[in-house]
Amino acid sequence: MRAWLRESLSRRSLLWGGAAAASGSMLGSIAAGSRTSHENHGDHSVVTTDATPDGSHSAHGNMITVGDVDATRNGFDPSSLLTDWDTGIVSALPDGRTLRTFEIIGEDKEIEIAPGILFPAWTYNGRVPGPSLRVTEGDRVRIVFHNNGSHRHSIHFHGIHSARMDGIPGAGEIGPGEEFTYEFDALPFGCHLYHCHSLPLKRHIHKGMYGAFVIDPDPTRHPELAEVARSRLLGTPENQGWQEFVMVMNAFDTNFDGENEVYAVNTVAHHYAKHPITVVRGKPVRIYLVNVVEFDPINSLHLHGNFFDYYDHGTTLTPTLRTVDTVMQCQAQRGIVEFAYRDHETGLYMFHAHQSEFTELGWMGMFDVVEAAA
Ligand SMILES: [Cu+2]
Repeated sequence: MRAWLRESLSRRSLLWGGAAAASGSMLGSIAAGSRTSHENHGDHSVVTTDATPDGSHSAHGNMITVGDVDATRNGFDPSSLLTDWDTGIVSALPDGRTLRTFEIIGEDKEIEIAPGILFPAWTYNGRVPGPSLRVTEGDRVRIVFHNNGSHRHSIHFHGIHSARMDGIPGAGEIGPGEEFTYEFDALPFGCHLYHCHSLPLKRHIHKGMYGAFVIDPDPTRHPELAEVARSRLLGTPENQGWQEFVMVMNAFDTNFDGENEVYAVNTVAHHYAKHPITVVRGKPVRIYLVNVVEFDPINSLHLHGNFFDYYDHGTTLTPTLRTVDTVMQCQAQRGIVEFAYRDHETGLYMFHAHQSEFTELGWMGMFDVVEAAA
């Protein structure tokens, strides 16, 4: 982009310019009920908007995208991504331990990240973020990785494993058409992640090759806090008393200038603002929060009308921060957020990055707090 133009445009404008370039067509409007003007700067199209509230999804902030992405074409819906854990194919090892086997396919795929904005992603299993892998502390984990993409890729897990299983060039990085099997014991328990570690790293990460990797604590290994551990162990009665969601904070550089134009949780800008996450009043909420945003050093989560406890990296059974309403994460940092709407009125409660620019460019959502069904 020409320097004079770049200086004259905010990143918001770049978003819509990038959208036009990516989709090959001008966006008709940004906000319902808004006045939209189109300007042409040489070969770059810019859309500006004087937004007005439309009274529906915009009651808490009208500066959001309008319309919806095509979840069917994408092959994934952020509302489903919140809870669609992949626990693998379970079998028993000769020593009686649990073996969980996962199959992950790397592939190129164009995905829609905001209405009308297509992004040429590199994916695990055709989705961004990749599958949310969930295992139990001490399990043997086996991941069979097929690279059907157009570039070399790997899967680098944050966890404890041997150098051979590290998923870096020379140790589990494979070319197109190749296959590699990663294997290790699931340690330590916590809220982790995995991502491609091919070079250039920032390109491979920001193209979409990442996902959550949660290791539930084994209650028998933590007798002093067994009840807390059981509440984290997927499928236990204690765990079913919680509302758990996985949120991967990500962003997209749609014009490949080394800066992001779209921010989100679970890929689609403003998805949870348009499709609020239902939360039952009084039932505790646990969020597995992972930050994979490239190019911007710090991201954050801020919760409205409430405070939460936080477990940095999820590797402890007692909170590392108590009674906070904002937490920041650098890239690859993650943690567990726990709270409840106990004495609150029902209604829509916002959550968002407290980097206001990120919020306006997609990283904002709503919890819809409802009464439990009678
Ligand atoms: Cu890669």
